[in-house]
Amino acid sequence: MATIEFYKEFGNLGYLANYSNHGFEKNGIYYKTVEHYYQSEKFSDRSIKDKIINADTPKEASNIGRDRSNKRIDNFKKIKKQVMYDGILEKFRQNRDIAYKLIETKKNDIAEATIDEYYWGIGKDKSGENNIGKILVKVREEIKREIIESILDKCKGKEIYIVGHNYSDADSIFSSYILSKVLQYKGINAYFAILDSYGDYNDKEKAIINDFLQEKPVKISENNYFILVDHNNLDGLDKERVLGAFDHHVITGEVYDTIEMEYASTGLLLYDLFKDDYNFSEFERTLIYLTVLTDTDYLVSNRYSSFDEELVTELGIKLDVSNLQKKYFKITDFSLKIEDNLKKDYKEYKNDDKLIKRSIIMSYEKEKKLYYNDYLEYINSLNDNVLLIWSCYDIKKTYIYYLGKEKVLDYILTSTVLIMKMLKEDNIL
Ligand SMILES: [Mn+2]
Repeated sequence: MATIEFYKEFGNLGYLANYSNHGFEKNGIYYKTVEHYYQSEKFSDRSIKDKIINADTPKEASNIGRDRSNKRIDNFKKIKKQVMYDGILEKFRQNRDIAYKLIETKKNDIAEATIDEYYWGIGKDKSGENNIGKILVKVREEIKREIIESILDKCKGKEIYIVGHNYSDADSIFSSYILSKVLQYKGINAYFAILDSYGDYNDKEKAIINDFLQEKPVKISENNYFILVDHNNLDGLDKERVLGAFDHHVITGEVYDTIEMEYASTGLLLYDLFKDDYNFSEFERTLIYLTVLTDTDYLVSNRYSSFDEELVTELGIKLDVSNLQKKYFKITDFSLKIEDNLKKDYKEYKNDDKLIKRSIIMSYEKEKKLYYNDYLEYINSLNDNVLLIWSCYDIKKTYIYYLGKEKVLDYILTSTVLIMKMLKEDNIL
């Protein structure tokens, strides 16, 4: 894993800094920043403490705290790391929005890249002790543990139904199964479930779900308690009844106790979260492997990172990926007329006030270029905003076409949301 280096309280990573504007309460006192807390803990003299706590800015708090004419408590040197940890932990405990962000750093190391700080930071030559970075990693693990514990606590004495997203795919269904087993092991009355209002399984992945799972999810309705997997939006469910979520998509914040990290699949995320306290059976590891396969278009999409690959290796499951892909992965039916394929697979997306019809061609062979070219001709003859995506698996390329402009990627990307974001950045959309 890489190291995330942050510098000062500005920008994307600014939330990691002690000067960041995230206050918290501790022992009945409100501290505007970690810096206010840390500096004030150096003293026992009430008036100096108050001066620091009331300082307008963290810089001001720091100036008072560093003033050597103020007498520090005797053992501060010995306890300063603990003081720092306590402050940073409270900051993230009491500001869930940045706790989510911290969790999203997965297992990366964190370092404060200040050039003149060798104790808390890494210093100019990066040889510093980096104690702040180490504390942030420790806090991240603690916060993660506390969120999971909070979910488990709320589950006690209730029947808990684990549900994936609407039109559940293999990741949703298998992750629901996996998590129900882990929770049962932890003494919770958990069920592998699907909401009856959620529609049927995803067509594309129905076969793999039916072939690999003997047990089917129980169908339930809204008046139960839930844990969400593979999504973290309430979708009309009562907030009070959704006790937690585990997901690998973007965080919505709709479910307070959510663990969200970018893994190849939710199944793989669950494996990594619980592998130290739950012994996954070979069957369960096989299901987890299958969630990775289906969510990464059989390991070719850019969603599959080297980080995921390491975990997948750890699963120790040997399956013939290309045969599974041939069997379960539905490519475009090229015997159909173009207009029928367009009708069949297009989905509507909103871009500002424009409606975009997205259509996807998926093929193994690059010879389908002819079909793609005909497709382009056809959509150009329409009076619609059609976004065409062709994912060509044998050469691992994605062709994207929108209103006369084409973009080619050297990898497979089928997420329309990500593609639209990309086109916006390129001013194509
Ligand atoms: Mn998924």
